[in-house]
This record gives sequence, structure tokens and C-alpha cells, in this order.
Amino acid sequence: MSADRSGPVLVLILGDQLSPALSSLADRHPDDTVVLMAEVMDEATYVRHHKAKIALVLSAMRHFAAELREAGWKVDYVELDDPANTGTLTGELARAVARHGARGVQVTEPGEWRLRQAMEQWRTDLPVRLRVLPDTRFICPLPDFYAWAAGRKELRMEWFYRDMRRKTGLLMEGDKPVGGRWNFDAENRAGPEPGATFPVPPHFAQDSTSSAVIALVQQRFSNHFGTLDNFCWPVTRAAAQALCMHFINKRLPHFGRWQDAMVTGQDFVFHSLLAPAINLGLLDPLDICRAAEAEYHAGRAPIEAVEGFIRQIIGWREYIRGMYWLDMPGMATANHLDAHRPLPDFWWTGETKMRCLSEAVRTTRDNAYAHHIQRLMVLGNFALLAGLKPAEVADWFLAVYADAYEWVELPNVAGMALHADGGRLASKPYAASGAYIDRMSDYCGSCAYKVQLKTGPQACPFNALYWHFLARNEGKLGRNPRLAQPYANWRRMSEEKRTETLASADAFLATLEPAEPGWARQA
Ligand code: FAD
Ligand code: DLZ
Ligand code: SF4
Repeated sequence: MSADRSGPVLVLILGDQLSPALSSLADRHPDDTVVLMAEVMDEATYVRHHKAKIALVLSAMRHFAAELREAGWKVDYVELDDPANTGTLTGELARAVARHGARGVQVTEPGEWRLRQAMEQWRTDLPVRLRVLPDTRFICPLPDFYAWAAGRKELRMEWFYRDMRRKTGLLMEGDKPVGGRWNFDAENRAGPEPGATFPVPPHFAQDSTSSAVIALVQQRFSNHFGTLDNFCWPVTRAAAQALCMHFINKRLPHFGRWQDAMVTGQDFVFHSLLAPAINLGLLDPLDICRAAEAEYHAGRAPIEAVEGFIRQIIGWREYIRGMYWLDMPGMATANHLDAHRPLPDFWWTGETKMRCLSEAVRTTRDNAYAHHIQRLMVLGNFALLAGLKPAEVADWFLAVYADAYEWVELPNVAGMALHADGGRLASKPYAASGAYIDRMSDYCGSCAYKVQLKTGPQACPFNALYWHFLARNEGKLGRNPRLAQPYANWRRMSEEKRTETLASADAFLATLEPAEPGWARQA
């Protein structure tokens, strides 16, 4: 390693830090700075990401490097196939420090705990000083979140969200919420309507950079889950902006009402599809919210749509991120309900007679996307009721979605979907029987199971599993006031009916084939 340390400052930019306003660049000048970006096998395989996610990240990284160069920055970009590539961020950083005789390194804090730990090690191992800067792309700085959480018994999103509305001024009239209410969630629960039509998302033509990356991913990650046939994600800031405008003009007015609806073959309904671009740093969350707010004030989108959308971003997204850093590393191993069943094989193959689940896995495989209710109330609900092991479920969610990074995936899986955190995030588990899925989707009509039947081989498995879940967790959940009604119903059932229900659920659970190990995370 070179001992000359009079070189530039090296700014390491990670694959989901593709924003020109990044804190690690803010106090730097191009004359005295080298930006390092590195494609490394470790990041593509620590969980075996969906092919489309790898293609998205690598193509967006290459486009961002070009954007930075155009703006005058010197970018040292290491491609995956570079013969000298060590395959790790640690290795590439060490090589680059030596290559440039760097006098210091700086980086914006990462989105995952494992990398934050690696950075602490870099402090010791690198021959130069490392500065880790806060990620200012979030609206709520972490110290503010910790201060909000300190001393509270219950960390409910709704209270955090109201503070964020006051702080940003979004949808506020003085200190009062526009429309007289903070939350229009009750108006956001319409089921699908026969004959409804949905806007087609814009198609982004692949340039030579994306084509090269897609060929690389086909070749190097052919054994990863998912297909690249429908690759549809924006990889540049301009394309992300175009997708955002499509959402604002075509989808936002209907977003609220049909936020929870699921429709066969309609993979996107009225959702924004913006999470991959926001999480990569191609879009600024506050800008999007202000654009949505303007639609309300212009009379082009109703309050329930605009409030619902803004709540997802300044409420849920910021709250989830705060909870991740507040509760890590314990969140990764939390298993409050002692769930130990291995992930079933059909989570990868989609081969199940349960229509709702085969649809959710299909869109996941085809698009690296499923919308929120498919994630929460189909996949998550099934995992909760069947008692799937939280760590395996979390690995799956982290691997398969184009928008998945641990800071946002894990709290949603362990906290919101699986109640593995013992209720830190949600006051009751999001558990539901087949009736909920039937109300919110058109799936049950074409399912091999009958949603009206409660027990037996033809019955919708969610029905008996729901009671099985409540019965086996009665010790932990039986005194939860929000579950008083379902537990009262369970206790009112005849002994015979209860036995039949539990036997039906057990018979179904016995049919689940565990997935081969190694699909999400190599042993
Ligand atoms: P829309 O429905 O259009 O919502 C608008 C935006 O709000 C999203 O783009 C996103 O930025 C934000 N948002 C909405 N809900 C949440 C939430 N619960 N947490 C954080 N942000 C939210 N989101 C991810 O970004 N990455 C993940 O890995 C991820 N994993 C999830 C796992 C489970 C089990 C569940 C229940 C939810 C998960 N979510 C995750 C949250 C949410 O499902 C996705 O953000 C959303 O489906 C992305 O699609 P969209 O951009 O069309 O979102
Ligand atoms: C997801 C991902 C992938 C697939 N590849 C890379 C990469 O080659 N280089 C890189 O810097 N980042 C990559 N990423 C994004 C990182 O995994 C992400 O920055 C961390 O998970 C922190 O959120
Ligand atoms: Fe899903 Fe049950 Fe409906 Fe089938 S009947 S689609 S398993 S909820």
C-alpha cells in the first residue's frame, strides 16, 4: 500500500445513495475529491437478490456515475467484471485509498446495520481518517426520531405522522390539518370494482448501459430468483421523474380509494411504483409530497388520496426507518411469537393452489414488485398465521423486491407483518381470515379453495389458520384488548368445532414442503 497520503479525499457512494445532494459530497469540491463507486459480488449475494433488483441498482449506479462526471466530479468506478475487483466494499475501498494516495475517506451513513458495523471496522483498519455523515435525504434526522421515541410507552406511527405534518407544513392550515382530519384511512378501503380500468405505467426503453447490465446479470446471476423479461424500473433521475409525473397525473386521484384493492393480473393497480426510485435516491421524498399536495390544492386529486399518499411517505417511511435504527440489532432476531416453521417451497415457485398467494409470488417473480396489501395481507398474513420463521421470511422479502433494503424491509416484516417485535410497531397483529382477502380482491372466485368453507380439504386455508394462530398464541395475545372480540368468538365456539378447526389447520400445515435452503441466503 502506498504511504503517500497527500492525495484527494475519497468519497465512497453506495448503490442506494444516488443523489447529487448527498451529505458526503456537500462539503467537497471536485478539484480535491475522487468519488468511488464499486460494483461488488458481496452486495449482490449477501442475500441472493432478484435479478431485476441487481440490474436496477447496477444500471442506476452506472448512470449516476455518468451524471456526476458531467457535473465535473472525478469518478473512479469499479465494474463487477474488473479482474482486480475484490468482490467486497471493504476490499475496493482499501484498494482505492492506496490507488489515489487518499488523505481521508468520507461516506454517508448506509441503510443497513451490517454495513454500519463494517464502517466501524474501517475506522480501525483504514490508514486514513473516515468520516461517516448523516443521511440527510430523510426528512426526520435520526436524533430527532430517538428524541421523539424517548420515554414514550407506545411508539405509534400516527402520533409521529402528526408531528411530521406540523414539521413539514404539508396539508396544514396553520396548526390544523387540511380537511379537518389528520387521517382519511377509513375512506381508503374500497375493494375491486368489476370493469375498472387501470393506467399502464410508462415503459422506459433500455439504453446501451442498461442492456449491458441486463446481459451481465443474466450471465452472472442466472440462478437468482426472478425474471428480467419485464424489466420496468427507471434507472435515471429523468426517468424516475417521468414515472413520478405519471403517478401524479394518472394514479394519484384514485390512489386512496383503491389503496388496499387486489386485482388478478393488475400488478400495480393505482400504486405509485416509486419506492425503488426513492430508495435509490433518484427522487426526493419531500418533493414528491409537495407535488401531490399541489394536486389537492388545484382540485385535481381528492383529500383522501393525497393525505393517504403523503402519510405513506412522511409517516410510514420515516417512522419505519427510525424504528429500524432504534431497535437494531435486536430486530433482526426478534421472534416474540416463537415461530419456527421453515419457508414453504411455493414462496419461490409460486406453485400453490391458493390463488392469492400464487398471484403474489407471480408478480414478485415477474416485476420484483408486489403492492403493499399483497405484501402485508397475503404474504405477510400467511407467514404470520402459518408461523413461518421471521428470519427466513425477512431474507425472502429482502431478496425479492426492487425496493428492498434492510432499513425498510425488516421493520415491515418483523414488526408490521409478523408481530415478531412483540407489538413495538403495531398494537395488534395484522391477522385476517379468507373473508378479508375475498373482500379486497377478486382472487377467491378463481381459487381452488372455497373461501366460505371454514374447515376441511376444500376450505380456504386462511380460515382455519386464523383460529390456529389465535389459539396457539393465546398466552401472548389473549389479553390484547384489540383482540378481545376474536378471542371471545373463539371461546364461544363448541369444543367440537374448535377441535375440528385446529385439525383442519394442522392438516394443511402438514402439506407444506419446505424450500431448499440457500435460495435467499447461502449457508
Ligand atoms: P405506494 O403504495 O405507491 O406507496 C407510496 C410510497 O409510500 C412508497 O413508494 C413508499 O416509499 C412509501 N411507503 C408506503 N408504505 C410504506 C411502509 N410500510 N414502509 C415504508 N415506506 C412505505 N417498502 C420498501 O420500500 N422496501 C421494502 O423492502 C418493503 N418491504 C415491505 C415488506 C412488507 C412485509 C410490507 C408489509 C411492506 C413493505 N414495504 C417495503 C412497504 C410498502 O409495501 C412498499 O413501500 C410499497 O409496496 C412500494 O410500492 P409503491 O412504491 O407502489 O408504494
Ligand atoms: C443492492 C446493491 C447491489 C445489488 N449491488 C451493489 C453494489 O455492487 N455496490 C454498492 O455500492 N451497492 C450495491 N447495492 C446497494 C447496497 O447493498 C446498499 O447500499 C446497502 O444495502 C445499504 O442500504
Ligand atoms: Fe386466498 Fe382463500 Fe381466497 Fe383462495 S379462497 S384466494 S386461499 S383467500
